[in-house]
Parts: sequence; structure tokens; C-alpha cells
Amino acid sequence: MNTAITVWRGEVVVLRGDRLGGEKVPGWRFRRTVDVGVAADGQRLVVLAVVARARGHAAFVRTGPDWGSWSEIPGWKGAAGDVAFAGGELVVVGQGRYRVGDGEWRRIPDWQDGDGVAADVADLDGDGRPELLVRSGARVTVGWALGDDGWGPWADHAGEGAAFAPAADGERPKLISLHGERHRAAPLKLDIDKASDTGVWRILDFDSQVLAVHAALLHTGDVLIFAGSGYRKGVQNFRTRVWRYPTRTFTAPKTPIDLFCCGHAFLPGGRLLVAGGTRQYDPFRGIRDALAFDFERRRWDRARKMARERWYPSLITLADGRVLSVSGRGADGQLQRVAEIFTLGKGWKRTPRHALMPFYPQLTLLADGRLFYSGAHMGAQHGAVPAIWNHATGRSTPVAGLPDPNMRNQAASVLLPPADEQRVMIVGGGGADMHHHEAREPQVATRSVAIIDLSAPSAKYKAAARIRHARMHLNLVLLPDRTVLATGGAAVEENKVQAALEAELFDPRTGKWRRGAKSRVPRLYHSVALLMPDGKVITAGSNPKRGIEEYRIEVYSPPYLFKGPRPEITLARDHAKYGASVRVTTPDPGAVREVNLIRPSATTHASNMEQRLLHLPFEIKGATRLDITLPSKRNLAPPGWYMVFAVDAAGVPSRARWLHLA
Ligand SMILES: [Cu+2]
Repeated sequence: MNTAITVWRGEVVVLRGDRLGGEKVPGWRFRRTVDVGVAADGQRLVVLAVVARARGHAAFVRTGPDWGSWSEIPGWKGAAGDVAFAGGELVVVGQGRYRVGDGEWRRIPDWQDGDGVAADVADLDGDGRPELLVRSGARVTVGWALGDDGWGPWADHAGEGAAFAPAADGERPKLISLHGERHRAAPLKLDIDKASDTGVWRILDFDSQVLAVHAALLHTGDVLIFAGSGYRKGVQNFRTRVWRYPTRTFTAPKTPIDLFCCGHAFLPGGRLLVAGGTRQYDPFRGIRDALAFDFERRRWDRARKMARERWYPSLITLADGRVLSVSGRGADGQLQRVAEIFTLGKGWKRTPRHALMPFYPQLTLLADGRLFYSGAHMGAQHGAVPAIWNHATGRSTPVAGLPDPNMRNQAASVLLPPADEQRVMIVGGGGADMHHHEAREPQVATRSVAIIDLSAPSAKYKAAARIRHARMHLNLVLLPDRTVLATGGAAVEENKVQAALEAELFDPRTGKWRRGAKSRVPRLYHSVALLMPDGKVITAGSNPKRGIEEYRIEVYSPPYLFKGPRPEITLARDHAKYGASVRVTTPDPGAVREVNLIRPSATTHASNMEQRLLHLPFEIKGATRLDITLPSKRNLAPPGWYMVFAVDAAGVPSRARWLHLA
């Protein structure tokens, strides 16, 4: 496409071949030009010539109105491109890649070659950081903050070429396209227009590098992602990555054991304890090994081995900081009926034999110290029922009322906010069969949701408002405004056509679900979602078939990030005792509706037993000061690191501050 447009000193200027606005560009010397580009800022005009060579292509730029010499763009690839100005920097866009100034070439996610490439830059959301608009053929996408905040969806747009018409004050620039000899300015439809209602998804231009079977948010702000062998038989490279969110930096710690399908829970000091994993495939067998992740050195350390092998166990932190390891497949191929408790410096100790629990039983620590098995699990149910379990005696008290109990394979359950209300919600799930429905009718996952109030004397599940999309292997994520995000999963196991792309948001105050924005990437088996301290939710992973691994990362910004300025808080200290009062500095204490304490996520297989949200009472103590009171009950908030969020009357949360509770 030998045409490009820009706006130069208020006029639309078209470059066709070597003719700019009808006049030949001085000194044009290329014969085999395959594409051109043009851009302007207040002072300069830049033209781009992409030329065919014997081997591949090269691209040259030249700056007017003085028209100095041509300079070649290093690292150029492809037969089409365009240029744009971002402040003083020149942005060069090629096929599927772009570069800002002398920076590195970066990918444009989910690129498809079309008829021509065009680009322009403008601040579309008014946050002072410019966006990069890119067009490939008849499809347009936006790189938010020049791609640093990820990319929006591709949308169809008629015409060719792309340039922004300057906007009147406070208005969004319009997109100018060429239609034959004429040009037309049309408003650009963007997902941010509905963002305060549905939120938005952004795909990042870098990968998780390993399959996110397991993921945890560390209090350093790093995201720990690990796969182990990751459903690839015979693989000896047991992969771990540490993502220094939100940067593009990853480190790759050595992973000494195959922690594929282990259990995990945070130790009080902030290290993630993992136990169990995979010794053998087909049939699968577990291991006794345990590791703890050192967040300072970013490496795995060996911990004492469990007494029993476990594959698909659940680990959960108790009120005294010990960690309970439950279920999993033992050495004999059967479900483990003996739980073990890990004490720092002492290792594991067995507990009384307990009632049957399936793989990855989803457990909640209750206010009285007992554990609630919600009925959500992995694989077959093996006749196990939701129950309240006393791990000290082994005694289980079944609870009644769970609808579709046989459809809770990779359902998700969560302790609803605030934790002191002791209500657990279970969402979705599917039938017991995994991976083998070619031969028969697939079982469709359930839309059923149920809530149990465990503060009641003889607690029973009650059906609650159904979700819109049938989902199994979904993720539930507690958000800082006390709502719950349901994301990912599919109606039929690992079938991406049946994937539930639309996010859904549950408000425990109203008991209602609402629809969120649609993600781009189906998240099926072995996928994760985690709340980050900035209030966004990251999603990664998906493993539709053995050896097929999804590495793209997509980030959800919930509606509260589009409802105006955020409260700002700082804490007087980052370590505090149970029941202590901590001073919070904030510019407008009167604007704070609530302060919430959220335990960071550690998640796998639709299960995220770490996350819980506690309401923190507070008192305004001055023009810029309020004091929060930390929980005094350890069962409600097991020791460890937490995020503190202040939320204003519009439901807009601050960025989190980290606080260690002991
Ligand atoms: Cu698995």
C-alpha cells in the first residue's frame, strides 16, 4: 500500500508513492518502494520508505521540512510500515512490531498481516501518556501508553491509512482514513467508553514464558509462576519464573523437583511453601518433597519432606502459621486419608484420619478453627461431600443443600467478603470426566451458584443467583471493593469454542451478578487469575491439550479503575500485631468508605484458598490521618502478609500497601 496520511499544520497531507501532497519528496531515490509512511508533529514532517531488496526489505526515514539525509532503520523486517511521533520520539511500526525512539523492537500481540500498515499516536484516555494506534489492513488496535499498559482488542475499521485529526479541547481525536481519493474523519469506538461499567482487558506484548499451572503473588510485588513438568511427559526441566510485575523482567530460578500439581500455602514470613507434585505420568503418582520459595534471593529452598506422597493435594495455612497438607494421590494410587501439619523448623506431623476428600479439595479456615470443605475439587468426587472438618480430631460434619454436587469438578469457591460474615460461595464446575469426551456427548458445566452461611448453627447451602456462562476451571478473584470476579473456564472442559470469555462480577451486598468485558484468550485447564496490588487482575496459562501451552498474559482492569481519581494511602509501618492500631496517612480521610485487608493469592486448578478479605474498622484522627484496627482473631486472618486497600464512596480502591500481621 503505497499511501499514507498525516496531519501537518492543521491540514491532512497524503503521501502517495514519492509524492507528498502532490509534490515530489525532495531527494527520493528509491525505485523498489513497497510501502510508505508519513508523520508530523508541530515542527517536523517525517517520511518512511520501505524498499524491497534482493534479500528481504529495508526501511529509511527522512525528516522535513529541511530534508536532510535518509537514515536506515536498524533491525527492520517486513514489507509494510508507518511512522508516528510520540512527544519528541519517533515511533516506527512494521509488520507485527514497533519501536519507540532507539528502544527495542516490541511485538504487537495477535498481529495478522493485512493490506498495508498505518500508525498514529494520541492520548486517548487523557492520562497524559500517549497511545499508539495501529492499523493492519482493515483492523485497528490500540497500544495503551505506547503498549506499556497492554493492547486493546482488534476492531474492524473501513478505509485505509490512519491519522488522528487534532481534537477540540477535552474531546477525543478522530481517526482519519482514506477512501479512494477522499479522506474522512470518524469517531474511534473504544472499549474504555464502557469501562466504568464492564472494565477492560489488555493483552501484554510479552509472555509468561512457562505454563502458569501455579501462580502466587509475593509481598515483594513479584508474581511467582511455576509449571514443573507441566503436563509434558518425560520433561526434566521443571520450570519456574518470577515476574517482576508490571515490568517485562523475568527471572528463572532453578526448580529442583517436579512440583507440577503440588499444593501451596504462604508461611507467616511470606515464603510460599509447596508440597507434593509429580513423580510419574500415566498413571500419575505423587512425591513427598516440599520446597519454600525465598522471595529475597528469588530461589527455591528445600523444606522437610512429607511422610506421604501426594499428587493434587491442598495446602492451607492455619491460625498459628502451621500449614496443613490434605488429600492428593498417594503411593498406592488412592486418595490420602491422612493429613499432615508442617511446623517451621520441625517438619511434618500426621493428624487423625479424616473423611474422604477428593483431589484439590477447596478448604476455608473458619472462625472457630475448623476447616470447611466446600465441595469444589478436581476430577471425580469419589463420594466425598461438603463438610466441616476438625483436623485435630478427624471428625467431619457434612453440610447439606449443595445443588448439583456431582458437577463441582473444578468449580471455584471463595470466602465472601468480609470474612467475618463466614459465608462461602461456590460457583460452576463440571462433571468428573477429564480429557476423554471424544467418544460421547460432552457434559456441559453448570451455571449453578450456592452460598452457605457458616455462622449459622446448622449451616446449609442455599442456591444463589446463577452466573450467565456455564464454567468449569474458572477462577474467582476477590476484588478490593468487596466484589468477586469470575473469569475464565469453559462450558465443556478444554474446548476453547465453549470458553467463557466474558468476565462476571458478583456483589455480595446485593447477591447479583453483572457482566464484565470479554477477554481475548480462552483460559481453560491449568490457568490462573490473581489480584495485584494496583487493583488489576492478571490472567495466565491454559492447557487445552497435553503439550499445548498458552503463554499470553491478559490483564483485567475492573470498572473501579475508571471511576475517577483513586484514594491514596501510606501506612506508618508495615509490621503490626493482631488487634493493633496502625496510622494511615491519606489526603482526604472523610472520603474513605471502607478499608479492606486482602491476603494475596496462591492459586492452581480453580482453587485459591489463600485469598480472603477482612473489613478493618477505622477512625478519622485528623485532616490527613485515620487509624485502622487490625483483626484480633487469628482464625479470621492467619499470620502473614496482607494488602491494605482504602476504598472511597464511589467504590474506587487505592493502590495497596503491604502489611505484615503477626
Ligand atoms: Cu492438572
